[in-house]
Amino acid sequence: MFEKLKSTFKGFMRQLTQKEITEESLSKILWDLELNLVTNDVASQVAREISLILKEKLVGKMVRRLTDYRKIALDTLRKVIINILKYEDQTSLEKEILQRKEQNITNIAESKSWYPYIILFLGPNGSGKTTTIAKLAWKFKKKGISSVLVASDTFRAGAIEQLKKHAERVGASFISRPYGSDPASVAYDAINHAKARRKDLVLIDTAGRLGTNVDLMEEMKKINRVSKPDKRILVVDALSGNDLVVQATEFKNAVGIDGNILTKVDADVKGGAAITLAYITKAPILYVGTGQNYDDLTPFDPKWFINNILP
Ligand SMILES: Nc1nc2c(ncn2[C@@H]2O[C@H](COP(=O)(O)OP(=O)(O)OP(=O)(O)O)[C@@H](O)[C@H]2O)c(=O)[nH]1
Ligand SMILES: [Mg+2]
Repeated sequence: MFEKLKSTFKGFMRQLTQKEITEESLSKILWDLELNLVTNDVASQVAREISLILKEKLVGKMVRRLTDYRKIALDTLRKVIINILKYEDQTSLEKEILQRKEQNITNIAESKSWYPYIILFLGPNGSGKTTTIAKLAWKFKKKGISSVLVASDTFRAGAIEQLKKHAERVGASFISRPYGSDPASVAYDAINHAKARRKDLVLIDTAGRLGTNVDLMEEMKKINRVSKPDKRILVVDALSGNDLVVQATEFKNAVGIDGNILTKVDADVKGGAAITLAYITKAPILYVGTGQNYDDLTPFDPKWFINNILP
């Protein structure tokens, strides 16, 4: 995982410590760093920002010893990357869901309504939305939280059966309508079902789409309006390379994003996708997908990530 980003930073630190640094040689070193970051999926605007901040910190400082350079560079990198990755407490989703359940139990005791926690999943084709929903239902089931899996992908052949199978395997409820049904009304029905049956969590699966498909983006806005989710989670594939910036921007602008899940990091040797995703969406990465099994979903810890990529 992330080997290339790791070796990029390692190489950068080596260059810094082996040379007599002048302003000119520093520019060259930072330019190399910027290029290597971009090659490893860090969006160009982020790579630029990192390089500019490093330059500002290193130039003009009367740094006499190379070890000071090294320390300043590492501290700066750590700070810049943490700032990009950390928007809020990364464990807030789980807390909110557990708190909602507590609140609902109180509500019922006081003859008030039950309000399930609703999550809408969005993302491009094949990014891992459906699998991630099953993983989350499984994770929360183990914590005593019941889920309803909602087949609001009424578009792709096989999508409904795929989600149904997952629901059976992870022991979750399942709501669907025939193919071609309005995805927003499937979501609406599922939420009513969850209210009536006192289910804790409603996980709405949607068809993969791209921003260029105006009709499908309008449909997504409608699902969002009708379901009024507590969280809109963008699911993207760590291997999507340059497409990531465009995809994340389009979903953010059209619907809004409250959190991200980055999948397939088990197969990601580059590592820059997490930085790019958080930078573009300005929303936290909540989990990363680390494989195809139900247990392969790990809470994302910015400190763990940084310790993994910095020397
Ligand atoms: N290695 C690996 N594979 C994953 C991960 N998450 C999902 N996959 C695989 O990616 C493929 C696509 O996953 P789906 O969950 O069907 O993706 P989707 O976003 O629902 O796809 P559409 O509904 O067609 O848009 C499947 O083969 C999954 O097993 C992950 O974290 N790691
Ligand atoms: Mg799917």
